[in-house]
Amino acid sequence: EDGYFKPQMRKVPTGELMQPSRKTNGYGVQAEDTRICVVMVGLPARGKSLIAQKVVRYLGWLSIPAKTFNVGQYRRSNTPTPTAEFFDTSNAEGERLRRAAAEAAVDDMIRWFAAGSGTIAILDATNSTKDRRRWIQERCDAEGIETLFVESKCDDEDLIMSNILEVKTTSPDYKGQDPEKAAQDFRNRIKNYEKVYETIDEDESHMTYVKLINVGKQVIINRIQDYLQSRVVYYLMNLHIKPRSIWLSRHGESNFNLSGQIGGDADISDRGEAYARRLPELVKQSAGDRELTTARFLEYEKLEWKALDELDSGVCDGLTYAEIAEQYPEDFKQRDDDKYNYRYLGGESYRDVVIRLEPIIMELERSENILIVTHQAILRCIYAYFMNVPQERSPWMEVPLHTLIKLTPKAYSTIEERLKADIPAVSTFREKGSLAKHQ
Ligand code: ADP
Ligand code: FDP
Ligand code: F6P
Repeated sequence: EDGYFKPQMRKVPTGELMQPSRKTNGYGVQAEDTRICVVMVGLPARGKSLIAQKVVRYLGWLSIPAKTFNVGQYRRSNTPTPTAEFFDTSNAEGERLRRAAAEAAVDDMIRWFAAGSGTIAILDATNSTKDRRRWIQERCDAEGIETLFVESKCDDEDLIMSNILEVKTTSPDYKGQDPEKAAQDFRNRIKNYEKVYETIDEDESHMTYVKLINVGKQVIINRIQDYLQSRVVYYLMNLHIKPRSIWLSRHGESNFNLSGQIGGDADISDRGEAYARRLPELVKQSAGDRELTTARFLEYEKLEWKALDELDSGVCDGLTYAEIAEQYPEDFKQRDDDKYNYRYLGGESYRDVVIRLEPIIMELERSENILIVTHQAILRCIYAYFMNVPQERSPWMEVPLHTLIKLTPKAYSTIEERLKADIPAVSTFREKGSLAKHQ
């Protein structure tokens, strides 16, 4: 009622289905009726859309309903392929159409909040003048929506140019146009924005904002008001754009895998041992020249993270799926009906695992090249974060043994490659409704 987060008081009996409610967010704390509009600020090609998209994916992974409202998309419905002159503020018609696009986006955002399911909206536009920001602030205030302004400032000309070439020349704004001409026009567009751009300064010290300067080299934070805002800011502080890959692998086949038992802390089989020996070679094979050159002098540092322990299967630890179906038929069915939310008696659900993995995700955002060797359910959750896999599907994904997965984040997508070691292993995959007799 007072807008602060409270510990979740509802007790969830172990083994019972935990129904996801609108107010239950991924941290196990209540968001009450918090509604936040994250207002992006900055000249074009400063990574605003990329940041918006990542925040939405991160929050979605944590079950916090979030959505981006991109003013550029609204503008495209009245002006699909503008030239740089459209963005000159002395162009009255351009000004009118841009204002209309911004209003349509804010109206939709307010409707989305009013429909009741939204917690965080991201208003993705340049929002480059104080006047525009004041207007957004007023509209949000009138609706009881908090505002968090996120400004991305960057004066590295080479980076801006490579951003333009990476994402802007292929924008629908330049459909069918020569990329070089498109890049030139986009630079002129930026020049028009520069004429009127006002950075967030002391005039706006009453506002809640974060300024990310030169991709997080410096971060200025002002008047952060609550827990959820601080989580978003902390996430933003951990982002970097250096090229890198994340390699994922399950441990080598274990004796429990062979006998079809779940959980446990079994030794690896002879074939699992062979995979462990093979893994460095596989990583090398899948690494590009640049990664190999960069890594050639490194002694790889190895870290053990408790948070990467397998999903705790509680009273079912050490049983086969067939034994679970026999001894706990109700539970077995409940898990099939809602695998993401089902919590083992005395153990965990996938939802629980995601919460304990959050610090790992933060660490992965900060890190450069990294290989993670862990268990099936944990890899599904990490993979789901990077590949934006919905909760209904993520617990059912196939993540086979003796297979190396390489994920390479790009501007708006993540490239996936899989490399199979030539060492046989059982399948531990169980389809919905089956008893999974492992071959
Ligand atoms: P905008 O929405 O600001 O026009 P985009 O998100 O479309 O820009 O630009 C994406 C590009 O910006 C990517 O190439 C990405 O590597 C780069 N980028 C991401 N974050 C930042 C940042 N904080 N500063 C500058 N460039 C960034
Ligand atoms: P985007 O790159 O996201 O497409 O290029 C700037 C731009 O965004 C235009 O497409 C869009 O019309 C405009 O920003 C929206 O922001 P403003 O209303 O703040 O100009
Ligand atoms: O069988 C291997 C294993 O890692 C078990 O330890 C674990 O309980 C299981 O996979 C997780 O997969 P699922 O959620 O599909 O049962």
